[in-house]
Formats: sequence, C-alpha cells, structure tokens
Amino acid sequence: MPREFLPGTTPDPRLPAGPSAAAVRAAGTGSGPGSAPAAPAGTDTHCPYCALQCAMTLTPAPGSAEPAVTGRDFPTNRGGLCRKGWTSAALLGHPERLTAPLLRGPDGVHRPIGWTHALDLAAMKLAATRRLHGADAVGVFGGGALTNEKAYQLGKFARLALGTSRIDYNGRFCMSSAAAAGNRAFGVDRGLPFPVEDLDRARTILLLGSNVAETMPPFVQHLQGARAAGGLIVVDPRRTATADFTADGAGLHLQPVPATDLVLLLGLCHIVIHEGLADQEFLDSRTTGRHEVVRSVAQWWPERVQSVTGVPVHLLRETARLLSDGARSGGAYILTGRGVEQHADGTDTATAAINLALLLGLPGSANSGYGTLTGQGNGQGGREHGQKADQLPGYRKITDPAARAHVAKVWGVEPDDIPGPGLPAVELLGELGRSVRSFLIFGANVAVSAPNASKVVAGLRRLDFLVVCDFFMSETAREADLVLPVRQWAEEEGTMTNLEGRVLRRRAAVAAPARTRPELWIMAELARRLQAPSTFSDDPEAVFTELRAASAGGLADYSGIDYALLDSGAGAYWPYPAGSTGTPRLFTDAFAHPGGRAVLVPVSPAAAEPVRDALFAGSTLALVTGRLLEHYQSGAQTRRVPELAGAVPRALLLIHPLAAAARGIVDGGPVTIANARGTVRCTALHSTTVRTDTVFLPFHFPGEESANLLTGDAADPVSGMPEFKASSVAVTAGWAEADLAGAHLAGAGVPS
Ligand SMILES: Nc1nc2c(c(=O)[nH]1)N[C@H]1C(S)=C(S)[C@@H](COP(=O)(O)OP(=O)(O)OC[C@H]3O[C@@H](n4cnc5c(=O)[nH]c(N)nc54)[C@H](O)[C@@H]3O)O[C@H]1N2
Ligand SMILES: Nc1nc2c(c(=O)[nH]1)N[C@H]1C(S)=C(S)[C@@H](COP(=O)(O)OP(=O)(O)OC[C@H]3O[C@@H](n4cnc5c(=O)[nH]c(N)nc54)[C@H](O)[C@@H]3O)O[C@H]1N2
Ligand code: SF4
Ligand SMILES: [Mo]
Repeated sequence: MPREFLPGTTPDPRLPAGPSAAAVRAAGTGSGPGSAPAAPAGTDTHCPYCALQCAMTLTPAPGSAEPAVTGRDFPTNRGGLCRKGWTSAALLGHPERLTAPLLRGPDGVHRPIGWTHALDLAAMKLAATRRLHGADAVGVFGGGALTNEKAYQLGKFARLALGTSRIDYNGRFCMSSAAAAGNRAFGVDRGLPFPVEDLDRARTILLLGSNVAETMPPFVQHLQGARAAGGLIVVDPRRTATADFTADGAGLHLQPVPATDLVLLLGLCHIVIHEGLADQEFLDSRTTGRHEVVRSVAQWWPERVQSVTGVPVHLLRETARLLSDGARSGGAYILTGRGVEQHADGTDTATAAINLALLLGLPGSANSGYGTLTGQGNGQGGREHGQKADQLPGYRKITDPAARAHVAKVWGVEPDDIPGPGLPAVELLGELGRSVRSFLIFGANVAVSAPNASKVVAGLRRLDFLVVCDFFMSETAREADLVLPVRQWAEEEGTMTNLEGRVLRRRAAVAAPARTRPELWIMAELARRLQAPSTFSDDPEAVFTELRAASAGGLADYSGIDYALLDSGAGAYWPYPAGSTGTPRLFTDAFAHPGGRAVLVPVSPAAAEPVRDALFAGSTLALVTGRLLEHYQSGAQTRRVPELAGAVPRALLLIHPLAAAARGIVDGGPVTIANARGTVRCTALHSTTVRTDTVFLPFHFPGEESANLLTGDAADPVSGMPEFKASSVAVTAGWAEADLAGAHLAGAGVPS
C-alpha cells in the first residue's frame, strides 16, 4: 500500500520534501525581500493551487523549461511549501500541454485549427444560439482558480457580450455555504476576517471539518500555539493527520457521525449558555437575535447530542470549557472547512458555528474570531467580482438597483442592459442541453468535480456547442466541441486574493507556448466579434484598474489597491477604499449590517434528519469524500505530475477492518461502491482511522474511480451547495460489472 495515503504520514510541513537543497542552491535563492541578489534572477510569485497562496520564487534553470521553485518567507507559509507547491513547475512545459485550439470533427476526434478560425466559429455558434433560443440559452461556468481580472471580466463578458444571466462557477461547490452564513451573520463574507498569523497566539482553536495537514500543510504552523496550550480541537469523523495533532495532550479529537455537526454545534451552544460561559456584555452591545437562539438550543442538552452525534458528553463539556477559557485569556478561534459546509444543511451548520462564536464573544475581538478556510487559489477573489449568478463586482447584489447603476456606469451601459440573477451551479448544470444550448467553461473540470457527475456528462453531451478553456485535456475538455488552450499561472500577470482577503500579485516568470493565449484576450476577441456594448481589454493591469472602479463603494472594495502597491509587498486586505490603508481585521468596531450589529440566526436540524437516517439504513455505509495531500481537486493538474501521480496513482477506499470483514473485503483487494446514481470500482485500504459506519473516498480520480458518480445533487436551499460529504452507499467485495451492479444491488436494496 502506498504509505503516503495513510493519514498521519503527511511529511512535517516544516521539513518540506522539495527538490534537493543542492538543486535549489544551484538555481540561486531568488529575489525575495532581504535575500542577496542572485543570478539568474528569480521571479517572486505564489503557488498555483490552494488559497493559502504560499509565496515562492521561480528561477530559470539552465537547459530546462521548468524553473526551480523555492519557498519564500511570507506570513501564510513562512517559507514552507507542500509537495504540490514544490512540484508545481512540472506543469510548465509539460508534454501533454494543449498548444493549439482543437475542434472536434464528426468522427469525435479533436484536430488543431487556427485561432482566427476558432474564435470566428465560437462567435458564430454563440450568436446563433442566442438568435434561435434567446440570450439565456448560452451559459458560462467560471472557476476559483481564475485571477481576479479574469473572474471580473468573465462576469462582464457573460452579461454584456453574451447578454446572459446564466453564469455561475465552481466556488458554488466550495465556499457557498460558509459565504451565505457569513453574509447573514456579519453582513459580509471574507473567509478569515483577520490575518492568519493572529491564530499563532490563540490558546484554543476549534477546527471543524478541515484536514489542513493534507489540504494546506504549511498552515499547520499557525496551530502550534494552541497545541502547546493543549487547546487544539479537531472535529472530523476520520482520525486524520490533522486530528493526530491533538494527541499527547495537545487537544481533543471529536469524531462525530458524519452530517451531525449541526447538532454537535447546537449542543455546544447549549452548554455555553447553561454553564454561564456566554459573553453577555458582547451579546448586549454588539449583536441581535440571541434570545431566539437561546430558546432554540434549549432542547439540545448534552446527552441528547451524544445520542445523535456519538460524541461523549464529557468531550462536549471539555470543548466548551476550552473555548471559554481561551476566549477569556489568550484567544479562541472557531474555523470551519468543507467537512461541515458541503452538506445540504451546510449554511445552517456554518451558522451554528458562528452562533457559538458570537455567544462566546469571539468575532471582532482583538485576539479571537470565527473564520472559514477558503479552498481554491482565488476562491476568495473569485467570489467577489461577478462570476456568481447573483452578483456584480465588489460583492454587490445583482438585484440591488444602486449596485446595477454603479456598475452600468463603469461599463458604459444602461442598468437595464445588465441581466438579472442567473442559476446556481447545480441548477445551471441541470439545464445543460435543455434550456442551455451552448456552454463555455473557464477553469473547471465538472465532469469529475460536480455532484452526480454522470448526469452532468450527459448534459454536456446534449449541448449544441461546448467550449472549454484549459491548459490540459481535462475530462471536461474531452467533451468539448472546441478546446481553447490558455496560459498557466507562471506565464501571465494578475492578482489573487488569498484566504485572508489579502490581495497578491501573480507574476509571469516563464514564456508561454507560442500558440496558447491569455483568457483576457480570448474574452476580448469574442466580445469584439459579438459586438459587445462595452470595452474588453487583454491587459491585466487595465482590467484591474476597471475592477477597482467597479468595486468602489462595494463590500469588497479594491479601489485603493494597484499593482505598484502590491509589488511593494505591502499587505493589501480588502475593503481597501481609495485613500485608506486597507482592513487586515474586520469587525473591530462594527459588523457590516446596517446598525453595525452581528445577527444570531436560530437554526435547527429538522430538515437534515431524513438525510442522516438514510445514511445508515440497513447495511449501507456513509460515504465521505475529500482530499489527499498529493492531489489537487479533479486531478487534472496533479495527476500529470509524475512525483504526485506516483505517490497515489489510483483511488483507494478507506474502510474500517470490521466493516470490511463483515463484507469479505480484503486489504488491497477490489471493492465496489454503489448506489442508485452510480458504481465506483477501486481498491480497498483497511484503516482504523474511519468509523465502522463510514468509508472515505478521495474525489481526485476520473472514470470508474470517480467519487462523484455516487454523490447526489440535492443542494442546500440557501447556498446551492451540494451534499458532497455524505452519501449512502452499498460496499461489496470484488469488481461488479457496471451494468449488472446496478441491477444486482437494486434488488438488494441499493440506497438512493
Ligand atoms: N491536497 C489538496 N489540498 C487542497 C485541495 C485539494 O484538492 N488537495 N483543494 C483545496 C480546496 S478547493 C479546498 S475547498 C480545501 C478543502 O480543504 P478541507 O476542508 O480540509 O478538505 P476535505 O478533505 O474536503 O474535507 C475536510 C475533512 O472533512 C471531513 N468530513 C467529512 N464529512 C464530515 C462531517 O460530516 N463532519 C465533519 N466534522 N467533518 C467531515 C473529512 O473527513 C475531511 O477530513 O482544500 C484546498 N487544498
Ligand atoms: N466528491 C467531491 N466533489 C467535490 C469536492 C469534494 O470535497 N468532494 N470538492 C468541491 C470543491 S471544494 C471544489 S473547489 C471543486 C473543484 O472542482 P474543479 O474546479 O472542477 O477542479 P479542478 O481540478 O481545480 O479543475 C480546474 C480545471 O481548470 C483548469 N485550470 C486551472 N487554472 C485555470 C485557469 O486559470 N484558466 C483555465 N481556463 N483553466 C484553468 C485545470 O487544468 C482543471 O482542468 O470540486 C468540488 N467537488
Ligand atoms: S499549501 Fe497550497 S498554496 Fe501552499 S504549496 Fe501547498 S498547494 Fe501551494
Ligand atoms: Mo474548494
């Protein structure tokens, strides 16, 4: 078995397994602040992958298309990088790189064509769809990997060049529930409303549904203070590498039944209230809604919570005590990740976490707070500037007449020229080949990453015309009529906004393959051909200047930030109105609601109970999906990096030895996982790190190993977040034939 897969074996982030020290020395130390001038000169930039946006320097390596990567000192990563960061340059100059536009012929084969032909064809097809079926028959799907400039221009392109309301993006699968909860409680959604280093000093950190040891390894440094104080509490149904950090008196691991976090949090609120641990002065002066919340949690006494979640009463009480002690001296933080958010009740669960934080008086305090750990590289900026169905730049609401008037003025159009709200991602994907006839995808691999993926692929195949922009032939690009090869992170300029709401410069460090094009240019060329009623630039700095104006006065105001400021290395946290110095810490004086108070919103688990009950009906198991250290998302990028692919080449199902024995499933043997939506065949890995009622499957693999063949597309009613983290499955030994499996298992009561 590849040992790297086993939780707990994640290399120590302070000892990153990067290229050899000798190779790095030979390549020079880069031009980071404080470092000696080196030859050849390096370019300071940030990692292409996750929202920690670790700082790195890329230095040309003589005789290689791959620059050398060195970690650079920066508050989020302090010079550390994870294995994905160290190997990120392997994608530059990769042999499988797409290097020309590809048109699919009637025989289904993609063949290279010229750019003029490609763009003329795309414009002609999109215009035809609009003429025949109306503007909303063209859909657009963006991504949280896009720079701020691209995300901003994509929203404008959809609304003005295509005239469609139908734009949404993969952040709907990632951040939407936490964002919705933050908006309703605080009036604004910035993942961490404080700099990440603030966490270092905390005495207590409650981390719910996040496995940072694998998903953001250098971040683990910021948990060390709480560990040293015995106050790191990890809530995860699995004994993850992160949960292991609580061992030896460093804190607590709470291992609830999957999808029961809402009850767990209501129970913690109950204890805080009934044991007199709430911060009455804070509640009186800075919040509203506490009385409803106090009433609503009364019924969630600890013994009842234990019976639902499986978490013993003494651990619940100990958690509340550690949080309260931290809040009173040293500092306490509550942080959530996808494990609690990616559920059909994700918004309510994140809301309950915020209620707990508010009861303890954490948000807005100098040394305490609540935050969510944003996931994708530009997951934060990507949700601020208009690629979301309901949104205009600056985190403005598309339904707000004042917001429409402001943005219309910047764009030089009438407010009525801007369409209204579109459909959230799951609904939009559900319309493919139905009311949506042509579709453009920029930076998402929905064939692997969307819930109920076989339904999504069927939709892609029903379309009249599908355009995918990518730098690799992803599983989604394979379905496209037209594939447009774009530039990669180190080949172009732009900005990203990290998990702290801090805006960063992404720098071009290497030359791009000759026939690839930047996405801003593609949008500008298509807009011109479609006779869009506004200007579209292909210059990132010019687009950023326009974004600043469009965001001015909005919640996510970037108007005071420019490239020169970012290049100076100053920390630029939004809101950053012109003339200000930005906002590292939000809520110190007021929350963003009118009146300045935070709102406690009562939530209850009633709606979620049928889901929980179904999870454990009969002999079914709860399928939890998530991530491994070595792979990023759908794997479109990291499965092409030999070192990462070699570490975990295939999907492995983590199953408890007792659950495996009951089913005759041997360690390392074939296993079939099925429900009414689909069948996955992969290899079993016995592990006592999962509960006996739960199995874990990473979602990084395509084809018959794809976890999303099993996940459902029922979504959270507030946020549109699908239920990625809990599906009911039947698990059997051997590799059942795909067709037969459905029939065979259906007879055996296959869960739906
Ligand atoms: N290596 C790697 N790093 C990444 C990414 C990647 O693909 N690979 N992606 C980036 C992105 S976009 C994101 S969003 C982040 C995600 O980062 P995380 O949120 O840390 O990642 P996940 O593995 O999706 O889920 C975290 C944990 O939730 C647990 N979990 C599942 N169900 C439940 C539940 O019901 N309750 C609780 N309490 N926990 C549960 C899982 O067991 C898992 O350990 O990672 C970012 N970093
Ligand atoms: N079962 C299950 N499913 C999940 C999750 C889960 O935990 N479980 N997590 C969900 C989450 S949190 C997320 S964020 C999504 C991620 O889902 P996706 O975004 O679909 O996953 P990626 O693999 O990042 O796909 C990005 C694609 O865009 C390309 N790309 C990267 N940068 C750019 C760019 O700048 N421009 C263009 N045009 N292309 C680019 C990459 O090569 C890749 O093909 O998956 C979701 N799906
Ligand atoms: S933690 Fe995230 S940003 Fe840092 S090196 Fe790894 S993938 Fe890149
Ligand atoms: Mo994500």
